[in-house]
Amino acid sequence: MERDNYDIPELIELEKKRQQETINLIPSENFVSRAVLEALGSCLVNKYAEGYPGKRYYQGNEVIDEIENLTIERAKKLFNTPHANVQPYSGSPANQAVYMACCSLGDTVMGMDLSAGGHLTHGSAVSFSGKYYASVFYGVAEETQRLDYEEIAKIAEKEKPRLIWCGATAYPRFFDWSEFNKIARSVGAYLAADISHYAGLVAGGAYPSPVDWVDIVTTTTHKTLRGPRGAIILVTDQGLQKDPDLAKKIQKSVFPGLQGGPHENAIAAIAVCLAEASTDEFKEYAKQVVINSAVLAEELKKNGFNLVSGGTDNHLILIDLRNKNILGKEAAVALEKAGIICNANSIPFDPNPPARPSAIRLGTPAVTTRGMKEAEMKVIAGLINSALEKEADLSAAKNEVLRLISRFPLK
Ligand code: DSN
Repeated sequence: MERDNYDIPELIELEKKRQQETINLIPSENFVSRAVLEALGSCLVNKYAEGYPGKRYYQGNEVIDEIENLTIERAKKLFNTPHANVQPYSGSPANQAVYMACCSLGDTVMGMDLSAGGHLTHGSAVSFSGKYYASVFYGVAEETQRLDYEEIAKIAEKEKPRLIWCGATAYPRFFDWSEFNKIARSVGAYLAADISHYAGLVAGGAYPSPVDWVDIVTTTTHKTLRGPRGAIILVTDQGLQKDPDLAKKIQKSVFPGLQGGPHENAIAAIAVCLAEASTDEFKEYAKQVVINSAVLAEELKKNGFNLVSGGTDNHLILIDLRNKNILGKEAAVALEKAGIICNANSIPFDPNPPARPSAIRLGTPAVTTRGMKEAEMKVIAGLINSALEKEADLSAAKNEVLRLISRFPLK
């Protein structure tokens, strides 16, 4: 059959095969359970439920209200916060709602620079966050490639932001939430932690929780949390002390401020993933993600790779490829040919432009879900090394990848 004639079911099968037969090292991706998939593909997709439980703009929402209330309760319990909104369609809309709740257009906001590992929605000039707000940035120290809290405090003191973001998409170290708390309190700013990358690790006790230190927590639900595409906004006790109306403002910003009908099939799937993330088995998973990342990092170093900040505290590793004379994109393409999937990424103070960055970003959440442990991380480091050698035999590497991955089938 010509590929052009394939319809969606065949294409889904092809994508399933691709996922089955590759080693996925993209740190923001994962594999969900069958139960999550079933909730996502359920009849809940048929229902409109604009509004919130108990106050909908459509009839027929008795069951939907129970589903959304259950999801809210599970989110509050898992992360230990007094308030949760589970309606944001994904991470960017969730963060947008935080701006809408805390700021007026044009206010000064502060976040981690994209080039240092921050997210587009933390103030980048190309996103709404940099277009509608006056964004200022902190980065990492050039020498250590780690956050320099004294420097961040100085920037905050000078710029007096209304809102400070902590959290990142490409920072391999811990965030010291308590340091951010001191900085935000000293300038009277709202403090929001975007834990999209760490939520599963936080839930599983493998990464410190920001809940006691920040006013708002946002997270996507599809990364380490291993749920469907979606997001949650949590308001903490501290947030309610700072601003007793904060939860109400978040509610109004999500609906009717930014969104219409919530995706209740995704919300139900979030409820399923939150229940899964409350188990002892998930705690083991979260711990193993971090162990695997540490082992992969050490093995890569043994193979002569330079890692940003010298290693990792979490699920994510950035390889600075400059000593290997290969650009990030070239490396990611070569690895894909060998069956290893990752993405090109900038490094802090990257001498190359964002379109031709110097690094690749790797992570262990997805391979850990497949059941891989320390021994496999050592093999993967070796495979990465051989695939990035000059004139590497990428089809031989792909056979090795297939041999390894076939021992860890997707359920
Ligand atoms: N696209 C996500 C990531 O890969 O980190 C962030 O939104």
